[in-house]
Parts: sequence; structure tokens; C-alpha cells
Amino acid sequence: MLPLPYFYIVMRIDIITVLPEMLEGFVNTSILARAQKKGLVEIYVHNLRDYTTDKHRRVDDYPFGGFAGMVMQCQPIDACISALTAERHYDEIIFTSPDGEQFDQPMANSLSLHKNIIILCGHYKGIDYRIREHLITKEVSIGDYVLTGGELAAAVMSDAIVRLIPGVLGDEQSAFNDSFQDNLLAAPVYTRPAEYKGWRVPDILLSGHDAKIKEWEIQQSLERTKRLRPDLLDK
Ligand code: 6GU
Repeated sequence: MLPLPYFYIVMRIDIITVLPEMLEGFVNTSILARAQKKGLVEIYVHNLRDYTTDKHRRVDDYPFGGFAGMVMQCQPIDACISALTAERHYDEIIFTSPDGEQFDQPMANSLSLHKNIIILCGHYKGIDYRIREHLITKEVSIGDYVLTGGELAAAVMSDAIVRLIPGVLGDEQSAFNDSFQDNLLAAPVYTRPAEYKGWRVPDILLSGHDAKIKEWEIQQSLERTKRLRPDLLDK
């Protein structure tokens, strides 16, 4: 592990959800747990129900206009966001929604440069639109399919963002070599043994010839991108 510089910025991610148990396991496991233990990021999961003034802890109500489904109310969301923004400045207050801007690697890169972000997980049919108009600064979707709630989207975004923070991955280089950082898919990788059930590792990788191996890796990257994701080559 590289030594941390004397002065570095700790990123803070606050996630607001009606299903905190869905996110707590995730943010306290694996790469996100390690990043927090190293002091590089702080992730807080807030239960929206803790902020309602309703005596039955309800956070949703029927929509005006007689539409189907339930809508998350302004009051608990405003109370939670206001409690957070009273303590510190937030660079973005993100709402997860299928109609948001599509999350991708460039968005993960720019979000990873922020100091503080809030991710509000959408649920049910939606949230009172006034929250989106007055409090939300960015709406993000993780793809063209509909999820039951924004929790998985918040988990996906947090993972993609946190692994980009310097010091989080063991090898400083590895985030830069990812598929998509250069709009190329990664080359195949292999480990020992060199032959398993007659399946052989490409000879070039056993040759010890670094320049030729590098050339093979680039050629494999290009070939796989052309074949599997030709759209990436147009970017
Ligand atoms: Cl961010 N939320 C929901 N509910 N569904 C989605 C999504 C988000 N992104 C893709 N589908």
C-alpha cells in the first residue's frame, strides 16, 4: 500500500433510502469497506423513516390527480437533506431515477473528484416532483431498464466512484487500465497453471518478452472491442 500524503481529502457519500438494510451490507463489504477503513471515504446510510414527523413513520402518500401507486412525500426528504446540508456543503444532490442522465465511466470519474455528495434513492412510483425541482441537482439512471428502487443504482454508483479514489485500489495504476477508461475492453488474463485439462495459456504470455506481450495486449483489446462493442470505437 502506498503511504497516504500528509494532506488528503476524505470523500463523503450520504445515501438516503427507505431500505437501509439493503445498502448497509454492501457499503460495509469488500472495496467500500477497505476504502473506509483506510480513511479515504466515509459512507453514511440514512433511513428516511427517521426523518418523518408522521406518527406511523409513513414516508409516502397517494398522488394528487387520482393516479395509481404511492408518492414519496416532501417532508421527510426535505428534513433529511436539510439536516445534512446544514452541516456541510454538498457538491451534488443526486436522485436515482430511470429518467435521469445515463451513468457511465466519465460521470464516475467526475463524481469521484467531489468532496461531498448525497444520493437519494427513488422508490415506489416516484417522489413529489417539488423535491426534484427544488433540492436535487442531478438525476442519474444506471441503464435502460426499470428497477424497483434506487438502492441498487446507489450501490453501483458508489462502487464505481470509490474505486477511482487514489489509494483505494492496491495498485495505483489499475483503475486507469479498466475497460472503458480508454473506451477499449480489457485483454484476457490468465493465471497458473499454464495448462489445465489441455486448455493452454497463449504462448506469448509465457515468453517473457515484455514488448511483444504489450503489443499482444493492445491487439487483443482492439480485436475484442471491434467484435463485442464496436460502438465504443466511435466515441
Ligand atoms: Cl437509478 N432507478 C430505478 N428505479 N430504475 C432504474 C434506475 C434507477 N436506473 C435504471 N433503472
